[in-house]
Amino acid sequence: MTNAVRSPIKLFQFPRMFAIPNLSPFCCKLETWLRIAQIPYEVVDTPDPRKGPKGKLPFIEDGGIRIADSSRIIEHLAKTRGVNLDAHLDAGQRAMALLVQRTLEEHYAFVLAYTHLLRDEGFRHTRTRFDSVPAMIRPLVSALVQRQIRKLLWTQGILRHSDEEIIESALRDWRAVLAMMSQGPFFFGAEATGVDAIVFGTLASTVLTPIESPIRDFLRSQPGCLAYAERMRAQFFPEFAHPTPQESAA
Ligand SMILES: N[C@@H](CCC(=O)N[C@@H](CS)C(=O)NCC(=O)O)C(=O)O
Repeated sequence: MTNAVRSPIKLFQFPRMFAIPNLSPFCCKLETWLRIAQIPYEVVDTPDPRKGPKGKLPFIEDGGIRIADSSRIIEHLAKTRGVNLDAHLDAGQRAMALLVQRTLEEHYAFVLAYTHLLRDEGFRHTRTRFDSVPAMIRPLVSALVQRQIRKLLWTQGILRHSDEEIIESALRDWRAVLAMMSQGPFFFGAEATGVDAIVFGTLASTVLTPIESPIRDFLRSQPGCLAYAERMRAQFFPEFAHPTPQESAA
């Protein structure tokens, strides 16, 4: 079947915040991959991750079947739609892409949860995601969610470090990732590949939102880094490229 006769994929993800595709690095990654691959989809705003087959977002519904996990979804779509964004990469570049993915998704994503959902500078902005919860129980729900995140990050390990140590570990992640990045326009040069979706997935919520942190300051000071994020947004999400002051802060 071609894309023309398939019904569009349903993409279940957190409601958007700020002038980026999604604050969640995994939701942002998947939607970016879909845009690079030019696969049509419909967004279904889903504030509650427990609705998904694995209790996390994003997930998709494709031909009545629900699939969870951004990487598994990408594998499924690559196979069923015959798309391979990484076809021209050599073995070394594919290995590099996997190491970047592991650095950003298995370490930096936890730091993002810390800076955006626990740290005051982040929570001040992200608490608005509870605005749809009835006012009576809003403080309770928001405290409960924060407690769950604290528990997750304690078990994972990063919360056993000081703020300074957590930030330093994230700067190390980014120094390594930026050292591998080409001069552009994309991670491996002329064409956008799967790793661009992953890098933009985490970079967008770090540098294109008003959430302040030393990581944001560091990345915005690195030559080409902010320009890369803005270029990815302008090319694949032109609807967010010129945010109004309200959208930038929302
Ligand atoms: N490996 C998964 C990770 C997805 C994930 O961790 N999603 C987070 C949001 S960034 C989530 O749904 N968290 C809710 C929870 O764990 O309750 C993927 O690639 O999709």
